[in-house]
Amino acid sequence: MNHPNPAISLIGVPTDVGAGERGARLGPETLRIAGLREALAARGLDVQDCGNVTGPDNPWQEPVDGYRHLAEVAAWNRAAMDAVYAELARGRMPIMMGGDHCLGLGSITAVARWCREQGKKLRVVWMDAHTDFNSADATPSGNIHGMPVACLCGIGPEALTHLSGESPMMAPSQIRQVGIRSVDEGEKRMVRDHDLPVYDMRYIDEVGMRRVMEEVLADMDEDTHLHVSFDVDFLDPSIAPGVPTTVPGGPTYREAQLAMEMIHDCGRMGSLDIVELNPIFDVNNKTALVAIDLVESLFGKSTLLRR
Ligand code: 6HN
Ligand code: MN
Ligand code: MN
Ligand code: MN
Repeated sequence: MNHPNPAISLIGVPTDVGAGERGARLGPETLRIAGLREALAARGLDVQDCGNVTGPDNPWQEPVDGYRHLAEVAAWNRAAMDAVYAELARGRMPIMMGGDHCLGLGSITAVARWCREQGKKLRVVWMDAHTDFNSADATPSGNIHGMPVACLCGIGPEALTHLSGESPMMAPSQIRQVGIRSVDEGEKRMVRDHDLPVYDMRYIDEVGMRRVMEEVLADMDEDTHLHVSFDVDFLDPSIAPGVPTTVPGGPTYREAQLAMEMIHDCGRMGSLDIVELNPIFDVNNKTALVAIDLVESLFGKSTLLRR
């Protein structure tokens, strides 16, 4: 979908079963109150709020065999997958409002299936402080929001790797991770062994966000569908405290804006996740407001009129 004015569907997925703290279940309502729909509509876009999908309560239990809440995570991801797929099939661009980042699995499973059916190439830009590439052996927490990228690549429990029946949904070479600054010890080995393309904060410091995004967005043609998975903890905690897993040393406001503006300018974005927003950790909703500000840039808001 490379439409300059896509019709957008907002999909709320109010759960925190994949996280180590509760509160991301309030993310969709927080984004609504902060005005996400209105901000996009003000850009002249057709925006429909599909409401929330439903799923099981957070049982708030300890991990079992390396996974916390596996059955509940699978149920929420099936619901997210079905809702995202339905909006793609209607010819609309889904924006999934999480929820914790375990939901990237359901969202991207739907997008990958859609791409296969349409003969499109999938590219994923994963904006995050974390690689989310853990396995049951590598995870220090059992929290499945630290595992969705591995599951998409076919590494993980069958209940998650085979959400749509097929697996793997993508290869590591189809993803580009930006903003990374926290990778667990066992996870580092996984990232290296699978050659996961990671643009970490050290590389951003060394070459600058402009060159990083040029590399991240290279080699896409008109048959490429770009999915952006925006974990709000990508941002430096000084501008985005409203997440449970803040990591110091993230992109500044301007670095994040430039990344979003360059994604818009590439013209390939066909789907988006906004995840990990947790208003319990926020200050006066400022994280929701900065997230919306950045999403507006993803949809073409810029300081000046550009040709
Ligand atoms: N997220 N690597 C840590 C873990 O518990 O696996 C943190 C994961 C955070 C996940 O923010 O989406
Ligand atoms: Mn994440
Ligand atoms: Mn993260
Ligand atoms: Mn987080």
